[in-house]
Amino acid sequence: MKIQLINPNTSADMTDTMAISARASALSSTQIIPSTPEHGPKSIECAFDEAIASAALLDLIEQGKQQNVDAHIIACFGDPALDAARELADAPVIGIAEAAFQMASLISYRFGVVTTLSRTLPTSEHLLSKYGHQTHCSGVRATDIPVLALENIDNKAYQLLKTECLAAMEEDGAEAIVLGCAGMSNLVNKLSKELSIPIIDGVSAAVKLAESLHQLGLKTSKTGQYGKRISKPFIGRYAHWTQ
Ligand code: 5HY
Repeated sequence: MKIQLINPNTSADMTDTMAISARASALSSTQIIPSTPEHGPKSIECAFDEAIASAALLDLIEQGKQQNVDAHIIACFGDPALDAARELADAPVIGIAEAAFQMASLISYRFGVVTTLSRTLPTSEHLLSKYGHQTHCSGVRATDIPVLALENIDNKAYQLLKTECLAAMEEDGAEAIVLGCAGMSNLVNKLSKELSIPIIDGVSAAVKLAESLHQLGLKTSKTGQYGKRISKPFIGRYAHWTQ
């Protein structure tokens, strides 16, 4: 199968990192097609970044559709434009936050989330509540590591991340940890070994969910909420969306 792996920020280095993680967890028959927008913020860390990134992200979903991909992954922990992407796509569209929460809830009664900036805590909390995982989350913790600092994470930042994971376990009672950024996907193995607790990376979780849905022949329902978008004229730079 073909999985389009979309990094909605414009950091090509981050796309490369997540593509390595995705390929490591994918079946050998799965083709991972990494995709980075040409326009938009270098990292997504607030609602403004997310809103600007969303338009380019939807263009990439359309591109993936033209390439007949079997699933699209939105690899940013805020799951930006996930509902809109599902309206556009026929294949499944999986957000890495939702994928990670789903996986974590299958192997732990309470899981913690450890993310980047404190600024993004409400985003994770909102998603937990939207997806119905709030009661299974022991808490969301921030490291205050900027997303782009993860590209070449130094020891000081890594220790910060590890400290918050330990606090999630010891103070909050987390039985598993969800890493709250696509740029953390390459840290899963090291953290798992050092903390002896399940560590869930949303990129790998999304790949395995995409493969399962594909093997079961399940696609996005086109009835109701994720039905095709409403036809109308679009003007200016969005004229290509007219139908
Ligand atoms: C992400 N931002 O996964 C989110 C994480 C965050 O550019 N890729 C980004 O910190 O909110």
